[in-house]
Amino acid sequence: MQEKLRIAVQKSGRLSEDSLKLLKECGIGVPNGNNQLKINAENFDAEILFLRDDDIPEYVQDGVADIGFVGENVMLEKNKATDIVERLGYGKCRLSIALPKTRKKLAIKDLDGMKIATSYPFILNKWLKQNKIKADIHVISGSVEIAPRIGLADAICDLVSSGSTLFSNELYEFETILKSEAVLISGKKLSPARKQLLEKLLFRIRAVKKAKY
Ligand code: PRT
Ligand code: ZN
Repeated sequence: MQEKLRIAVQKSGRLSEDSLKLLKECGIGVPNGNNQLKINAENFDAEILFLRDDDIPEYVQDGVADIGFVGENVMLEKNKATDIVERLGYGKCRLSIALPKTRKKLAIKDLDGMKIATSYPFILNKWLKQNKIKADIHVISGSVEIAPRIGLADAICDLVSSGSTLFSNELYEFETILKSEAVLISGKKLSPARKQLLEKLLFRIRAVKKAKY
């Protein structure tokens, strides 16, 4: 039986539409699956797996999926054994430390001793270490932007795109610690047949990108 390339895509979220659109532009049809977890692609030996973005790096590492479309921020935070095989140019955002508007004119060193709320403890911890700052990381999974107002933290570290969420919570962007975009990640142990399918897909993705820019 012909092996299929198992492609993980975010089930429903900010990257879903653009990822499926890119596959379509590569000539790979994804039929409407009525909420199925797994579906056969059209015109390409591939299977599409619809997953939560947080699960994609681990599934790709473990070989449940061969490749996955995911935010670089998630890929780096999960720190699994996967490689970036292509940067995709959509889903752009930045991971930034933000402070209440009342605390202007601080230097990076002033973060020392602060309590910082985030859903990205791994990336933040690495950045704090690199900058020799000793701060307390408080992990929360959602609505990070309200933490300073309710007295849970002095600062936050969260994703920003337009900046309007920070603005409406009376916070300002103090320091960007990561610039992120959607990336295609691959596991390290693809069979030769699947590697060949990935090469074919990458060739098409690069052609689509070239036509756009
Ligand atoms: O359900 P699932 O777990 O799969 O999805 P999710 O809710 O965890 O993720 P989702 O769909 O919100 O985001 C998926 C990916 O999109 C992220 O991992 C990023 O790589 C990328 N992305 C791009 C963003 C944003 N822009 C973004 N603005 N992800 C989140 N945001 C949030 C941010 O957290 C903040 O709450 O939007 C708010 C800020 O937006 P602005 O425009 O007000 O600054
Ligand atoms: Zn998620």
